[in-house]
Amino acid sequence: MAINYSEKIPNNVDLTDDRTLQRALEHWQPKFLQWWQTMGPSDFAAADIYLRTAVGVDAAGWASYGEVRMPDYRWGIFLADAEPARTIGFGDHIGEPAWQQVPGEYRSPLRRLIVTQGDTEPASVEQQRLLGHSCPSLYDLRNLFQINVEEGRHLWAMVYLLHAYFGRDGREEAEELLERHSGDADKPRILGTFNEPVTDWLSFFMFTYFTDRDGKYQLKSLAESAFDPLARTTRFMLTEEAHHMFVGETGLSRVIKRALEVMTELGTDDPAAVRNAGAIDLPTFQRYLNFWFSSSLDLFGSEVSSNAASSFATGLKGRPDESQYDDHRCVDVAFELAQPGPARGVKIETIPLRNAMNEVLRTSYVRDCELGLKRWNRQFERAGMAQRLVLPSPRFHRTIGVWAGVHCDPNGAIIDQSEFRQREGEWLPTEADRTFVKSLMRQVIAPGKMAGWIAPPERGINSLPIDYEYVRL
Ligand code: BYC
Repeated sequence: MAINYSEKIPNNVDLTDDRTLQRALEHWQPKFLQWWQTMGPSDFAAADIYLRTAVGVDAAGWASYGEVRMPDYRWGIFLADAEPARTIGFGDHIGEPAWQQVPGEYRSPLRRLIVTQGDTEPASVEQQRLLGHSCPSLYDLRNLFQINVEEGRHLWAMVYLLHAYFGRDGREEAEELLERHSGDADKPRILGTFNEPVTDWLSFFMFTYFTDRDGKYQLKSLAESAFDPLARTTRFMLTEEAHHMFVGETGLSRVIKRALEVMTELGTDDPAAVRNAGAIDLPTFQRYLNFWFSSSLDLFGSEVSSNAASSFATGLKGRPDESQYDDHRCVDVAFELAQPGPARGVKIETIPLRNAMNEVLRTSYVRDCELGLKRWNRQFERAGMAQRLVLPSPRFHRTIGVWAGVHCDPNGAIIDQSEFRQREGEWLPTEADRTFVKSLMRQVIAPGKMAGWIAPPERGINSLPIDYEYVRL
């Protein structure tokens, strides 16, 4: 179904046919706009931004670009087309028709999943709200705002489900999504990473590479859900998510490119010399990478999880691309899990596969993260440099799961707390790193110009030149 933009809330779910739901959402809408004004991008409400807006939910639906002011962006409710006669693809209800309504017995865990997903969307907008003031170019500023408005729409996607399928509880949860705030001491966001500050663009690119990629894996597993409206809305969200990860991957690649140019010009890889020349040295880059990767690993939850087991068994949440597996029930299947053992060793424990679903997702995620590192390391190879970036061990710097609180080095070896404290500054961003990175963050807004710490992108947006005025201030 085409998206109807003539309505107050653009949608492809026939909102006009359900007056009660329409009224409830129209009641939430001003609260969302109020939140956007106070917690969304600071100070750019009057700028015309070259944004992409979905006009349909198929691939061609993304062809619409135009200048929009962010407060006028048409946030709406878009579900991917229904798959006729869709059946449940995994768990105990495999083969039964997918649910169009929420089964009473699964109401509470399903609501919890939708709320947790929904909470991350406004959280990320809050985390990024000040970045516009230090953008490295108009091209980057536009990408930031494109991501922000889409995260706003992802919030709408979850709020629609809460309003349409969870009655009064759902409406209350939708209000609370606007009341918790990233980093708020009293009412923080639900998941750890979404309370971490993202106040510089190196963190922003790491976040969009590593944390948005958790989004990809979580959305893919919700796209398999037996609850069809959730599956359909997350399928459409995934098309938006791809651009966010593109921004992260290319942003980081441009930071590396610039560092390599500086190293070649100076004929040295001395971090102090690279910093003096105004680029980001590779050890600092690696420390930021270690931080955001390890924090994003926590987003998959505990290695051993009864929540994950029951989400799979009941059909609420599958594995990404469930069709790639042969066994969709996973009953009486064992999973070997490495855990901290005695005398700084590792012990292997056998647990039911259903309880290890978070770890299954995390493992696929790590493999996906590695692809970016391979591409970035090719940049070093081509430049004739010996340095390489590495992903730290998934045991490193964890705060959730079996490795939480266990001190490990980036290779995954268990070490003393005192050794960890002593060497932490080699592995994770230090105050001095953050101060240095912040010192580079000066706003560049002349069309086509780039800050000195980042190379230009390879191409502009939608075949426009790089020096196009993507944001008219
Ligand atoms: N921080 O059995 P456990 C995205 C909690 S990103 C704090 O270990 P479970 C995006 C957990 O909530 C994708 N708390 O884990 C990216 C539970 O608390 P309750 C977001 C944590 O339940 C960029 C307790 O620990 N989507 O879209 O199997 C920009 C025990 O839970 C953390 C989703 O996450 C943590 N890191 O799995 C914008 C999908 N980890 O309930 C957007 C929906 C766990 O006992 N959520 N806990 O109070 C889920 O599928 C699951 O809730 C989780 C956790 C995978 C997050």
